[in-house]
Amino acid sequence: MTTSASHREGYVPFPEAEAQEYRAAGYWAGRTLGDLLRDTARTQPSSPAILSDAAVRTYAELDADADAMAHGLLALGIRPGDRVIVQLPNIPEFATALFGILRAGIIPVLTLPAHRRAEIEHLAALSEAVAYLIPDRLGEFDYRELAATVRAAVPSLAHVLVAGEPGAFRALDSVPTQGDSLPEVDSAEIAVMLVSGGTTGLPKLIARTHDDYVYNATASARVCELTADDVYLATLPAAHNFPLACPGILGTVATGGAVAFTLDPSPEAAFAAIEKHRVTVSAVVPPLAQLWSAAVDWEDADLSSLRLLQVGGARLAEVNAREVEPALQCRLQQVFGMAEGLLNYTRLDDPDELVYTTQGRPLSPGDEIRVVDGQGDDVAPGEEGELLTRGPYTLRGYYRAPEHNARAFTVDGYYRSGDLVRQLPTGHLVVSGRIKDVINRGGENISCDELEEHLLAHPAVRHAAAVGLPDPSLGEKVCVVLVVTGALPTLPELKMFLTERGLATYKLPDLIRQADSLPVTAVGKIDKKALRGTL
Ligand code: OOB
Repeated sequence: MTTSASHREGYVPFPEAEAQEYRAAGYWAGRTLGDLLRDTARTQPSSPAILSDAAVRTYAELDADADAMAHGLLALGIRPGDRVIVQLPNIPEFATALFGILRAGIIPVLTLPAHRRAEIEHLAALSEAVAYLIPDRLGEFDYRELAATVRAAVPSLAHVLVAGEPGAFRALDSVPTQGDSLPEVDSAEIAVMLVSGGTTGLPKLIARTHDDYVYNATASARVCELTADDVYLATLPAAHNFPLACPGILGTVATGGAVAFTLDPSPEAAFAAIEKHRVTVSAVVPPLAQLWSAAVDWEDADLSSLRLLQVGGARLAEVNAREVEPALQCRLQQVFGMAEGLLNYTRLDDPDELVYTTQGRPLSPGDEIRVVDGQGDDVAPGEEGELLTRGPYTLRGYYRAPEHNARAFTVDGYYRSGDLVRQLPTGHLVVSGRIKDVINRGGENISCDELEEHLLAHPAVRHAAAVGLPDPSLGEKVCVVLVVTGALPTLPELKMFLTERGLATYKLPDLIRQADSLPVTAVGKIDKKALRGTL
C-alpha cells in the first residue's frame, strides 16, 4: 500500500530528546487512536458504545463498522497520510467515520458544522485534502451546495461523501466494504488535525500525533474518573477538542463507557437526551452552563444521572460557577484548554472554592508552565502574566505556518498562549483575560474579562461583553453590550454598581448597548470580533 508522504511537509515534530523523555515517562504509550476502540471492543464487545434514538451500537459493532469504513475509503483510492476534511455534526456517523478514517491511517481535518466557504476552502487548500465529508443539510443549510463551491475552488478534493441524501455526490454509507488488511499505523505519526480557535485571521491547523492525543484523552479520562459505567453526551460540536478528547468521545471509548450525541445543545433537547440515555458526564461552554442552570426552573426532565458537568472554552464567571451545582445537582469541573494542547482541570476532590474560582491546574506532570511579563521574563509567583507552555501533548508548531510559528513559539519550544493568568500556590490557574482583549482608554489598559466578570454579578445582567470603540480624545472608550432580564440598568446605575464593587473609575463604561443575544463562535463562545462589527 502506498503512503502519501506529503502530510509531513510543514509538520513541526517534537524534538527527539523530548520524545524519548515522554516515552520513558510513560506519557506516550505507543498506542494509536484506532487501538483505543480495538482494545475496548476486545475486552467488552457487547457493551454499548454509541447510544442514539435509532439504536444502540455495541463496541463489537462499532469496531466492525470502523474497519469496513477504513477498507472503503482505501478502496476509493484515498491513501494513508492523505488528508480528509470532516465536517460532520453530532450524529453517530461522526464516530464511525472518524474511527474508519483513523484505522486507514488517513488524517481527518476536524472542522466544525458552523464553518463556511472561507474557512473550509482555506483549510482544504492548506491541507491539500483529497476528500470532504459532510451531512446533507442541517436546518436550512445545504452542505452539498457548499461542497460544490469548495470543490470548484480546491482541485485536490477528489471525493465528496455525504451522510444522508448524497445529491450529486456519494453517500457515506455506500462506502464501507470488506478487505484483508489495514495499514500499520505508527503511533508517532499525525493522527488528526484540529482547527485553532484563533481570534485573528484565518484558522490554523494543529497536527496532533496518536501518541500525544491518546495521552490527552486517556489522562483526561483518569482526571474525570471515567469508568465503563459512564455515559458521555457530546453537546458541543464533536470535532472540537473539548468534546472530542478532554476526555470526550475518545476518552469514553478508551474507558469503555457509552457515547450519546445531541445536535441541539438547548436545555430542551440536551436535557431530554440526558434523561433518555442516563447521561453521566457532559461538557459545555459558559453561556450554555448558565442557560442549563437557569433552565431547571422550567424544564422538568430527570437529570439525576448527571454526575459531572465540565465547563470551559471561555472564562466562567464566579457567580455562574456557583450556580451550576445547586441547579444541576452534579459536580462542576472547570476546564481551561486549547486545541494547541495544554489542558487544565479542577479535580473532582478539589476544595469547592478552587472549583468556583479557578480554571484548574495542568493535566500532566509533564506540562511545563511559565508565566511571563511583556519582556518574556518570569513574573513573581502569583503575579499576572502571559501563559507559556510546553509538554507531552502541546504542539511545537502550527502546520505549514513557519512565519506565524516564529512569533507563536519561543526558541526553546514554548507555545505563547496569549492568555493572561495567575498561578496559585496549589498550581491552579486563574485566567484573567487575553493579552489582546484589552481596551486602551486614554492610555489606561482595561481587561475586558475583568469588567465582564463584574457586570455579570449584576442581577439583571445575563450576558455581557465589553468592547473598545474608537474615540477622538481617549483613543478608545468602553462600550458594554448587555443581555438583560427585566429592565436595562441606566449608565449611572451601572457605574454606581461597579463602583460599589470596588472597580477603578477609569474602568467604568462610557456607554451601554442592549442586545437580545450576543454573537457566538462556531463552538459557542462569545464572538468579540463579530460583535465589534455590529457596533
Ligand atoms: C478550548 O480550545 P480552543 O482551542 O477553542 O480555545 C482555546 C482558548 C484558550 O487559549 C483561552 O483563550 C480560551 O480558549 N479558554 C478559556 C478557558 N478555556 C479556554 N479561557 C478562560 N477560561 C477557560 N476555562 O476552548 C478548549 C479545549 C479543550 C478543553 C476545553 C476548552
